[in-house]
Amino acid sequence: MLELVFATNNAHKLEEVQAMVNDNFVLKSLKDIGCTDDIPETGETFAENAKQKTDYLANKYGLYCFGDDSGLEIDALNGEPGVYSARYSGSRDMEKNIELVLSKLAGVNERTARFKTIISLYLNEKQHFFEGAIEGVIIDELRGTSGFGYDPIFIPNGYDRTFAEMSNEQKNSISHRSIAVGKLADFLKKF
Ligand code: ITT
Repeated sequence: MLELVFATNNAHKLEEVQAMVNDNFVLKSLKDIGCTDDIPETGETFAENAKQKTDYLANKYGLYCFGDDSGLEIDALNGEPGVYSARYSGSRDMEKNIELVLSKLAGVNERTARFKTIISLYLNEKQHFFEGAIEGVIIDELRGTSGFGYDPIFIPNGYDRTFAEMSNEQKNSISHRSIAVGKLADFLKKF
């Protein structure tokens, strides 16, 4: 069994990823290793932000680790909220962030969007990246209560329910994060 630190403070993400790599790896959170630092996320791309997380842990603790940066890209908003997904409205309050997205999209017919995840892995002094994306549309109301973030307003293509109306298992089987984590897990299996 291999111990890896997942550079996240988001308990939902840790749960989602732990479920996907379950038997092979023990994932530790930032809290588990006693890291309460506010790791900088100042990049202009998901990849830059993901790498900032693993660079930080590798430099400070010398640990093998991975970190992801994810977000929602809405075509009619030129890819926003993108790297600003967590704080689009200026706060981490998701009600406000969703409200801002819906107000910007009021009356807009083009509703296409995608969730994207980039994972940065630091292992054996080497840097690797894994990517996942899922295409869908933004609806004009909130539906469902499971998941987190923008899940209540995102319907993946080929489905008629939002991510927040799906069980965790169903979301995990198709999500951007699961695609990226699947690539990470495949890589680690060969390790
Ligand atoms: P960490 O940086 O601590 O990992 P975070 O919540 O900031 O946690 P990300 O940077 O990966 O997570 O994602 C930024 C935001 O993008 C996140 O807060 C959500 O609002 C949104 N997001 C990412 N993945 C999502 C998903 O699966 N469903 C809904 N929203 C998601």
